[in-house]
Amino acid sequence: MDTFFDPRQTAHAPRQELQNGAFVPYAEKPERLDAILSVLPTPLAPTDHGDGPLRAVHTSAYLDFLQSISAQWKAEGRDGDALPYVFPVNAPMHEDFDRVEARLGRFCYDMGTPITPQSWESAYWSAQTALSALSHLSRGDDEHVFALCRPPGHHAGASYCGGYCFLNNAAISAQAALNAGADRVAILDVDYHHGNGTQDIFYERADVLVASLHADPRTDYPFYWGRADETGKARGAGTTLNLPLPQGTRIDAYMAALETALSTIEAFRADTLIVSFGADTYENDPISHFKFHMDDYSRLSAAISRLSIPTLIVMEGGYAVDAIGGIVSGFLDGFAS
Ligand code: OKP
Ligand code: ZN
Repeated sequence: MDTFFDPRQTAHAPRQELQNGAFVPYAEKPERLDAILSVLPTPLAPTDHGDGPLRAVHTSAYLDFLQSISAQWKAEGRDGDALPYVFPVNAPMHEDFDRVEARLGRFCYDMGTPITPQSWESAYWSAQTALSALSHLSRGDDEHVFALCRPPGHHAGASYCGGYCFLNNAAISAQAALNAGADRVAILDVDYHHGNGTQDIFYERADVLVASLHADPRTDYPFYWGRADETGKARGAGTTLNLPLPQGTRIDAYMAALETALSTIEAFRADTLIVSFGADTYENDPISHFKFHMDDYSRLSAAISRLSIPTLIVMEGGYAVDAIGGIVSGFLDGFAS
């Protein structure tokens, strides 16, 4: 399977993140990419699809924010990476704020996603990596392609960043596939965390099915999204499927839930499948609590591959740097079998 990747994706490297009132080292570090690249054949370079596909998903005020906030932070004399501290909970929802604090609180939903001078460039090329992999898929040579995205995307909404995510690579690709002529796209999210941004972007849409297996938000980040009773709204009623699972979940219970997601995707008759793949279901992931073993990942992908839908695999999370290479290559190998 071909992999797409651009070295500019490594430039974004926040020093630390705020968690439970203390700064800790940033888990979503560039070394994740080095570890994955070291086990894969040389990747293909993305081509620049421009900002049109980004604008089809994200608001212009938010894209302007991502491109300018780090310089504004510096211009106002702040040190280190840009981080919000006040949030507009239950406040009127405007996008036209000028103050650096107001912009950060409006467009970030957590304090765990610092913005550096390089964040925009890395997020931009992460999205271009996904778009280029999608173009490769639509040329029809292969039924599967891997976009080695970083930063990840599934927590980013139309106008917010959070959970290490800035641009929603899976959502941008899904919208691009529709714009290129697909009638229906399914997104299957198998990261440990619920992909709240992806769900939010397509919540009222009938042409995109979002199916997600994740740790129960009653115990895990992102806490406010991902319960089973969130099933979509308006024309999108019934096109969101959440399968929350308890901490400690192992592959057998996971595969049972996966069958539910796969039959829902099959019934939806998607033209294209986008898999948001997180390696953070692994037993030794430093921030997660499922119990997957290294050789479980090819089982997972073999089951997904039985759908026989052209599939774009988009990298999301996974923080056990010493294991992530084996996890990703195991997952990709299962598609071939
Ligand atoms: C992103 B993805 C860890 C605190 C948790 C948020 C987790 C975001 C996960 N220091 N911070 O879905 O893997
Ligand atoms: Zn995750």
